[in-house]
Amino acid sequence: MLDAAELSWQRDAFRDDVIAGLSRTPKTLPSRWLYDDRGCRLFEEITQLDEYYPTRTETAILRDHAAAMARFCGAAPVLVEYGAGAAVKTTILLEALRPRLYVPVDIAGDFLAQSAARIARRFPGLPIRPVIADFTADFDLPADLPASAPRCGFFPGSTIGNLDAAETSAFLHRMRAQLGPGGTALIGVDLRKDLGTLLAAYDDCKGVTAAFDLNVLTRINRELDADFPPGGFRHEARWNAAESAVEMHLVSREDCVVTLQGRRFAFRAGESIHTESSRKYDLDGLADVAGPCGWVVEQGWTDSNRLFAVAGLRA
Ligand code: AVI
Repeated sequence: MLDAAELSWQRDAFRDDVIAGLSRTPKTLPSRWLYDDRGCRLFEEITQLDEYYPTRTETAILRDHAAAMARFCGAAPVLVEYGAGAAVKTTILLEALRPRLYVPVDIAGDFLAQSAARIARRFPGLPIRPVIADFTADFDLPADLPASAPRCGFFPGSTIGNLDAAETSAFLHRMRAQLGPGGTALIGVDLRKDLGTLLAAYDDCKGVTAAFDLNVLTRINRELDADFPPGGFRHEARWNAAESAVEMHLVSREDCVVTLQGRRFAFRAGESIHTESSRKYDLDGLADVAGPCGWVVEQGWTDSNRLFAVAGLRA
């Protein structure tokens, strides 16, 4: 459970982000606000959808190549996971890597404690040092990590695709500083592919992704006392070629005015709020971004259809 101070800080940050985003042209909202309790449940549902290939494909890549990844990372490393994962992917890697220490990092303290406890049950004897932190901002790893062990960063799920260019560069720089010379990183990236496959993954026929996207308006109404009209917006997935990203948008069905804490926001019919970008990479593109941050992309493990890749980076 969040304590009162954390709750009030989150509420203020949410309000400030929503007001700033809706005041901009074009209108936008940071994607992190998609993940309230219902949003997290809907995202879990998305990962099981036929159209949403990334989760199952990355899991299969990890299963198929875990031994090679372990050789890449070196013997008994310290494994730092950025965004503590659901048990399955982490478990596959921990089984192969047999790390000396596991450091899961996540902003959600409750979730982190639960997943650390699950991993501790599954791997008795593995030292675990959870760090509650937002991995998109500056934070420190524990100061007393074993100095002699190689360090490996794990950033699965193609979460890197949800970061903008500045956030990606800041994240890669920070990870390079934290893992040090000789450090390695395993990063899950969703690969560029035909638009039909890409857009279907973000606009499934059951409407789960639409519900996930639209849920942010329900959240704004509930938590910020706003009056987005129920049914007044629809979900749309768009390809932005210049950014190499699938974007999620909430499109106003007609002209309307939304009030939120005494402010009025006008929408024209067809005007959208951009709620998420999910950047798609190829390994050369990743190398171009990672190089100036001190990383060399040495490996790319993919599935036979080349839908997804786990890239192996070395400092
Ligand atoms: C969390 N992230 C990697 C997902 C993605 O594919 O960009 C979020 C998501 N949004 C809609 N579907 C999935």
